[in-house]
Amino acid sequence: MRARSITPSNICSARQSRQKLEDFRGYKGAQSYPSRTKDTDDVDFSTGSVGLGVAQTLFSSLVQDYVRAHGWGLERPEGRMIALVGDAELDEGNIFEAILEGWKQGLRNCWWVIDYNRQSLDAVIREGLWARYEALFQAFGWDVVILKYGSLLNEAFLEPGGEGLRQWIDNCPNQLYSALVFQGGAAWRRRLLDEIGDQGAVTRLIEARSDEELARLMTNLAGHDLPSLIEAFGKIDHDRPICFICYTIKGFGLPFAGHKDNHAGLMTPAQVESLRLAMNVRPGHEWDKFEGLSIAPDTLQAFLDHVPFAEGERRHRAARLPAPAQLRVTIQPVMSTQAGFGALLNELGREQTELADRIVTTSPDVTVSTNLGPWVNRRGLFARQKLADTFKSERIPSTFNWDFSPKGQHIELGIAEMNLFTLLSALGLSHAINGERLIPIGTLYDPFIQRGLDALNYACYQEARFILVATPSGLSLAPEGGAHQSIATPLIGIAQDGLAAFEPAFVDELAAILAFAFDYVQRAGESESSERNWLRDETGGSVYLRLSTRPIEQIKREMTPDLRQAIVDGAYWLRKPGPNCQVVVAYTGAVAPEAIQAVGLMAEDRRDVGLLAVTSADRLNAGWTAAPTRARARPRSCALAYRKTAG
Ligand SMILES: Cc1ncc(C[n+]2csc(CCOP(=O)(O)OP(=O)(O)O)c2C)c(N)n1
Ligand SMILES: [Mg+2]
Repeated sequence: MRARSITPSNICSARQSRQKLEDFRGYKGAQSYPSRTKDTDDVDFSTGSVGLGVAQTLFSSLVQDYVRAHGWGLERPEGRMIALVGDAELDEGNIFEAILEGWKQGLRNCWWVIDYNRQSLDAVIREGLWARYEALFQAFGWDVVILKYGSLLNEAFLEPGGEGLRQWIDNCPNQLYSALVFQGGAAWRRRLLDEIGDQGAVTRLIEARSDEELARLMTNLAGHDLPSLIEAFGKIDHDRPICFICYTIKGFGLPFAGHKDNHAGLMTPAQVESLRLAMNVRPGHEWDKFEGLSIAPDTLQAFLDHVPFAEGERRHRAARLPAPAQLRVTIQPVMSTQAGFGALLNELGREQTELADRIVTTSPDVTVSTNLGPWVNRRGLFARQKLADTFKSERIPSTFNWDFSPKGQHIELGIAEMNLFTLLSALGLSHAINGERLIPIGTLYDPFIQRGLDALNYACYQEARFILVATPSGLSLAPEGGAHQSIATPLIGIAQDGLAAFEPAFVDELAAILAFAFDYVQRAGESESSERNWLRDETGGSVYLRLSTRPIEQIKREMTPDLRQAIVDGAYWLRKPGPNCQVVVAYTGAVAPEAIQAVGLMAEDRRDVGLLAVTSADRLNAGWTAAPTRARARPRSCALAYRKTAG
């Protein structure tokens, strides 16, 4: 759903306070872009970075289909995901990636209502853009409905001379139309009389109106005309995706309407004063709920109390699924974390548990190469319609069973990583949107996180919960060449809020982290606040695992509760330093053998060398940085003790 217009329309919602509106765009005030985490009035999806909220509605429709196809949430009516989209917003590439994916997945129950004001931030858009959109959306199976004229204009077209006026509007360039909107009634009159005045019917049609009436007529586009919109929306009797192209005017009703520089336009005090007068708002009553309206407040309130938005809690809840303390996996003597991930999911796929049934995996065309194959073989691919694997029916040997069905638990995506993250965002909000919890696991090659970074940030910003398995990463990708090197991603893991990043070296560490992740992604701040917990441990979040294809010798050891805790906290001593320690080697991930070897070499001539295994630089850093804050808030000894253990 789109940006700024939603906030004002929520003014009447009981969940929006006057204080927040007065603090609009300020600290703790209503957000300039609606936010499902920061605003109280409740939007389903945040917006902000343009293009993302739009695509989110598409993927959310797919998630609704997934949930219902699995037999969940059928007691609720099927919903429709609707986005209000800016016409310039459609320039964002992620939207086109989403449309293509939507077509592949049989998208339905999704409406995009385009605010076709023909203006972006800087300029007036290209002529005839609507025709490109129409062709584009139709090509991907969408219906397109064009809403151009409001009821006043439609009536005027029926008058003698009306057809001439319609043709003039249809041929009028966007820039000129915008300029005339800005200039107002007298300018419309001059221009129209100059260009189509005929001393006959057309002239009479124009002259029969005052300047003000003429301006109202010429700006009566369908997007501003409620009866036209209601009629168009009411006519839809199917679930095909629809793109409504609604003609509008940017800044409608304001003194800078139509002006190409109006994006961040602010009115002068004199202009605000005339707007106040025009809207019948009494001085000092600017914030009154129904100020200036002619309908009785009781009638309006009674209406508002019964709009769906006001009826009760809109945000659904879903119970937490029991997450096992320990996961089963057979660890080979030499193994990579990626192979370990495949083995762990294979075991989960074998189990008949609620958790396993709620896991949904997805991957942008790297399912097999990220070791999801065995899981998919067990749980199948998702599609609303069954589709058999022809290779299997033709008895051609293949390691992978590629059968699609409504019960499948893997959603196979095309390569676009933006789509992966937007889908994870939609899957990871299913508990709130559909009231049905899913545990999404997305896999991709680690360097390509950067390709979808804005969508990943967006997903975290709106508190979607998912597990991201990025593999291969780092050194083990070197044979693929420079473009595949994932150099900056550890910093992304540390920097991204709402995402706990891990880089285990050994498969037993990975098993402990994954078990923790199944619980962590379901937390919502209800656990006891304790000195051991960093803030994020109480609220939970998403999880990012940076894995590797490098097989390394595994350590045979017992997974004690302390070790498990230290792994999850971010680090543990593989070799504890003594009191005279001169050197500590700290490593993370698949370079463990080199670190172990280096410590062995150093130990030949130094007695006291420590080896710190860092399983999560992100959480280690978070704990370390949180320590001073906690020290201020809580008894001094605890925080200091923590600092010492952390490293
Ligand atoms: C990814 C991204 N790039 C740029 C911006 C800055 N920006 C905000 S609104 C906007 C123009 C939007 O035009 P349109 O979608 O037509 O909406 P309108 O202002 O016409 O209502 C731009 C470039 C942004 N928010 N996100
Ligand atoms: Mg626009």
